[in-house]
Amino acid sequence: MQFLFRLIVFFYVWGILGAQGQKEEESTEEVKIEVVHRPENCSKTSKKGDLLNAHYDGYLAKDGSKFYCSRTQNEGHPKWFVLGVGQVIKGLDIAMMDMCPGEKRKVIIPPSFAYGKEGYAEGKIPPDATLIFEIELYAVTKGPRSIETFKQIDMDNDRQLSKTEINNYLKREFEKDEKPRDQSYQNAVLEDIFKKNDHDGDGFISSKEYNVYQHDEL
Ligand SMILES: [Ca+2]
Ligand SMILES: [Ca+2]
Repeated sequence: MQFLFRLIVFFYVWGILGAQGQKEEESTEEVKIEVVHRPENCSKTSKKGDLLNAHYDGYLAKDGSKFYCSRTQNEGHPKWFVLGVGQVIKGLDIAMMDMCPGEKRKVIIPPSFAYGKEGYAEGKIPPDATLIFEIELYAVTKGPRSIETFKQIDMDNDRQLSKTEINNYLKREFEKDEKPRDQSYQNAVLEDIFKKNDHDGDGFISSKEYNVYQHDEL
């Protein structure tokens, strides 16, 4: 089951590149982090580009009301996301760095690192709201765009990914999954990957085009 999640996240991440580049807001405010529980054995900690699995509850600081609970969503499964790339609000990207599996944190996030002046009506977050999150981290794994994955795909080792290489990689990944996919589905995924990632249109995904997290040297 974990593999399926990773595959979903992998494609999701291939797809979101266009959505990146959030505006940086000037601010003197800070994200406050309180470590509630740190496991004794903490050899591996989270860093930008890692794939995290966590539960978190969100509260409004002004009255303590709960506006979000990951336990009541997605049939109670912990949430998977890539750290440090804007898949969650900026404050959480900051607050979840250097965390180890099993660690619990309580963090206070000022509005400039959350939903700002606009708020977020759908989640019942008013303008200029300071948020409190209680986070429990379950797993830290290598992100879908790790250097290891790049090397795995780049069969001829020329530091760029051709359509054939990615096609072969997709084929191998799909074979690991239980559900068979037909060739037209795979072709559509391949086309989509190139459309969104081959920025200079030369028919290859270079290490630079691939390594959007810049957390590893390729
Ligand atoms: Ca290659
Ligand atoms: Ca290219």
